[in-house]
Amino acid sequence: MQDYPRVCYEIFVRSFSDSNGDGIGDLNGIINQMGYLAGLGIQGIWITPVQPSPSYHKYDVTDYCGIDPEFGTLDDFRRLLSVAHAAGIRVYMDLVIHHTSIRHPWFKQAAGNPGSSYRPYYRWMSDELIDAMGLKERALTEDAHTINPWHRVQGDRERFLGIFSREMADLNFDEPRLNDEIDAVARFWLKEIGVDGFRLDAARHIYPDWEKEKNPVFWTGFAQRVAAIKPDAYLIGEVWAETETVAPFFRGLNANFNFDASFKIEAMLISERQDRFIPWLIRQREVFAGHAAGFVDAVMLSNHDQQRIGSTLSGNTAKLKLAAAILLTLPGQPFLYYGEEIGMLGRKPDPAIREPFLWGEPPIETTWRRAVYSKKERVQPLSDALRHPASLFYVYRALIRLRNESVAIGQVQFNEIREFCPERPELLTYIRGSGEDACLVVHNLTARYQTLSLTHDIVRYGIVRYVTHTAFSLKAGVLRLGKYNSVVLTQVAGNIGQPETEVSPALS
Ligand SMILES: [Ca+2]
Repeated sequence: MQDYPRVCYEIFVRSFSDSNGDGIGDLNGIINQMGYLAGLGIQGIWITPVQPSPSYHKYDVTDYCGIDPEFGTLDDFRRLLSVAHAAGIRVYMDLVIHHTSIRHPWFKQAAGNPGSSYRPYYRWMSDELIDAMGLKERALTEDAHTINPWHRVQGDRERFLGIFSREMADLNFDEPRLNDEIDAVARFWLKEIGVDGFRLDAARHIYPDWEKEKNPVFWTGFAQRVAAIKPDAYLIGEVWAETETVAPFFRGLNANFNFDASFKIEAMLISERQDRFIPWLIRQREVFAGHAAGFVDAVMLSNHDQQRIGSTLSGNTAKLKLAAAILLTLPGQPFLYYGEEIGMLGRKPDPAIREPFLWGEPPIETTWRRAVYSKKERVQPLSDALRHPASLFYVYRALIRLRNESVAIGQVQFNEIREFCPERPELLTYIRGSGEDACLVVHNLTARYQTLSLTHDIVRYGIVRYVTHTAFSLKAGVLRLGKYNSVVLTQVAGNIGQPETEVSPALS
């Protein structure tokens, strides 16, 4: 079994940490916070694109083998890798190969020039053919909102495809030379520079909607070529789609983000009912396992394309602690979105879900954008959170520590989960792992006290491994759990009667 990071963290580079006082987050800023991340227990980071790009988010690359000067240099990036590795943190970089910026040299040479050798790198079509194939409009997907994806270049008889925007031209992977170029890019970052893997942007869209069955096949081939370059390279797909569409991507990719689960978790937190979430999760995992036994389920509460969980839960800290406890005790590999650990807020449009991390220390805080949601009047900055033992930050830290230490909770692959007491919609209850290591996890999804009798199969679970807050007791086999509280119990060894446990918040 591979030794994968147990908890990962997504860094939106521009907003994370500034090192040189220009107000823009940068690579040296990330290096400066490596101690913070290691202290939080993070073992892997996904950094959003750092290659040269005209946009603030840099998801439209103009040079695949460079670093945008706003963020630093290749030497800074090399240093970031060595500092991260010394801290036990693996680095996954965003690889955006579905499209380039229209300012990429390839596109500049291809546009308006049907004879260019770069013409086949992109998808061009005449109006007549677009009409004949019925491709003028596309069905919207969760991640791409352009109805008319065919864009005109002045002086060109054909239009180019760009499903995300006119600024982003979709690449054509039917062109063998483009595949060679991208393989060289992967080799450069993995072999020459030394990144540990890639987060693959828009992985479901490499081939267009009318050839979508080619996408998982493409990634299987890509993964084989990457394995030849670096056998332990890690590949995580962004396949923003329903379970059945995601599953075949596991044939090539180590991991895929679980969008469906994130929506289910949100719905459960809002409705305060579990709605048979665990059986649904188990069925979903069976679908994944049908394609790759060793799949890694990358679970999250939100990411840089989604409303922040803080805003979804109206900034309710007690509920945000519950969200953290659910995420970090489920199977798979949790990804935190930067700032979730301090309860940052944010609703669309996109820049407002990517606001400056609130360090509470002006020199390192980014200022490229004035916060609308995550202001210090509404969100406790990290510097304050560190002084308050009951803060959301310490709940995250305790849960990540639990995940890093517990065999049952922390398994990234092949992990077990069993539902318990399905008849109680207000409690989310499950057993993780098996044998002596097994843990019983109970979440109170409601604002009212809930009790649960630990009888029969769960009578032995008498040792508190984690509890979010002190509104909790376990006496004479009866568990009482206060508002939005979560508890993780392990088993008492030997022949026991009814276990008794004193109240003890595990927030060290
Ligand atoms: Ca900077």
